[in-house]
Amino acid sequence: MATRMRLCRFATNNEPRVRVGLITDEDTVLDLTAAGVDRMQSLLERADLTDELARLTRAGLQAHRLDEVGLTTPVESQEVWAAGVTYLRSKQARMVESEFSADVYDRVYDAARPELFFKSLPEKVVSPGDAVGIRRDARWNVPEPELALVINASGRIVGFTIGNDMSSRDIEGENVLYLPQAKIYSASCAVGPWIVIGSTEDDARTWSIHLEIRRGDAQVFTGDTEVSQIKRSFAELLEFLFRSQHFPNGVVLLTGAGVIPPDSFTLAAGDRVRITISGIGTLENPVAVI
Ligand code: DO4
Ligand code: MG
Repeated sequence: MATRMRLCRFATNNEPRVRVGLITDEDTVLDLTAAGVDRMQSLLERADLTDELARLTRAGLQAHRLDEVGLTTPVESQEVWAAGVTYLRSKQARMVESEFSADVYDRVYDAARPELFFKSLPEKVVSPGDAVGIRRDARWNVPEPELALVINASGRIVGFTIGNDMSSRDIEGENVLYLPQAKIYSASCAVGPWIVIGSTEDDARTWSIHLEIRRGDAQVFTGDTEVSQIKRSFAELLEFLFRSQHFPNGVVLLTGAGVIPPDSFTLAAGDRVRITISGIGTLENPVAVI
């Protein structure tokens, strides 16, 4: 695997303005402001991104300890989209929750065209440590732990991060036309904690995804999957995402959920959702009713 560099957005107690940071393997955050980088987007568009980041690590920039800064979501100005029913487990779970439209999920799993849906405006994305939401009119709510592809405006995957596609399973299951209400509401999408640069799809397909949900001191759910279980190639997902569609600010694509708690489980306010992807890190958020 290539050198693992991580880009983040951060603030400190002394300086609350959000800045772009480069996290080195020593868990030090280099502040890129003095190098003229005040937005991530200009970096993500560079063809020589990994070389440029390697150069910046040697540029004598101001350093902070990672555990002393506050991280903001690395989604700066990109729309967030999501792929669905990319894992067999997702297809099975949707077919159980939805007697009305079970065959819709069965058919899309095998169809040439993937399910792709708009998930969030960038300004609505929840940062690490902030609360993700469960709808007050939903009875059955779950997190969806997903590998997220960071794609630049040219349609190239430039990094990987973690996404939580919060979902209301009772609303989704009642009628497939309610999917936007089940998936798109305030605080329904968390992304972070940073973007891993320099890994390939082959690297990502060796990673595992772990979901843990805690309630007070108790662990109320834990489950795992492997990125290799995603049925479609990333190139296939991107090819459809960019058909008749452009993303001038780039786009973040969540690649679907392969860990789904049992049908008896629903989130409660105060729960903590921890999603760990082995090649990336951990995204943790408390849960609140919205
Ligand atoms: O079709 C419903 C949503 C699917 C989804 O979000 C997933 O599989 O992760
Ligand atoms: Mg999902």
